[in-house]
Amino acid sequence: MTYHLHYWPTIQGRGEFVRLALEEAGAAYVDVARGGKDEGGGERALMADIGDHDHPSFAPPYLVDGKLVIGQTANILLHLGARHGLAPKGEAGRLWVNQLQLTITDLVAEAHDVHHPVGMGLYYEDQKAEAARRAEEFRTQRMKKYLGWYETVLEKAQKGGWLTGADLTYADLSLFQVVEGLRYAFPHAMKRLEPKLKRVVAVRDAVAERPNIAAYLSSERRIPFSTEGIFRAYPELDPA
Ligand SMILES: N[C@@H](CCC(=O)N[C@@H](CS)C(=O)NCC(=O)O)C(=O)O
Repeated sequence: MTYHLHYWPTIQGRGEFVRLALEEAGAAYVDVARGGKDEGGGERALMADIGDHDHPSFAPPYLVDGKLVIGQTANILLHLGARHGLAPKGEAGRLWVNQLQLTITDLVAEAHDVHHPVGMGLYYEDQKAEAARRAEEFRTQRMKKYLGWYETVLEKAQKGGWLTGADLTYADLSLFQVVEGLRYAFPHAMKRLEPKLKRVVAVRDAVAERPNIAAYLSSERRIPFSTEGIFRAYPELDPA
């Protein structure tokens, strides 16, 4: 069965958390909006098609798996985790990994709101003063609180080095993406924080070394970070 991932074609964004899980699993998938227009590709088709389902998604990403149409990044990962051994089988473990992922959802929303603190529909240039205030709090308090929490989770998990201990889950892949995104957007803040995040950085490094992920990262399928995505590098928001 080939999955169909529907997401914006030119950014990593939230779709990247799904792409990483699909790539790690070696799953067959089509990144639909990145295909040609004759195959339903392009941004226009993405938004035109999103409501064409009994369970329409509010916003991309969404994943089509046969008759299933699944929206919300964490929900898609819940599905893929169970299908591809990227989550524990038992209920307590599945809920825990979902919790780890939902906390990444919160972090991602806050990272986005740094450059759009007033409104999604406004340009960054129209909310720069508010963004500077928001960025200061995000850099000095929120990044530390979120990443410090994952560090504590890793410390408690002990053996194995992954968030749940011995086995890699989709939440580890997502933590990799968060570290990469924050390094891109807030390199100075991350340099200050990383000495206290040894376990988080070790997860980032271990994910990057996984054969399927390493192949993906060096392929053209991996879209570069940019100031169009969720993690944006605006030097004025990350002073040295
Ligand atoms: N909570 C959702 C958020 C989805 C979301 O905000 N998608 C963005 C792109 S990353 C979007 O296209 N939003 C359009 C909108 O909210 O109108 C998730 O985690 O998947």
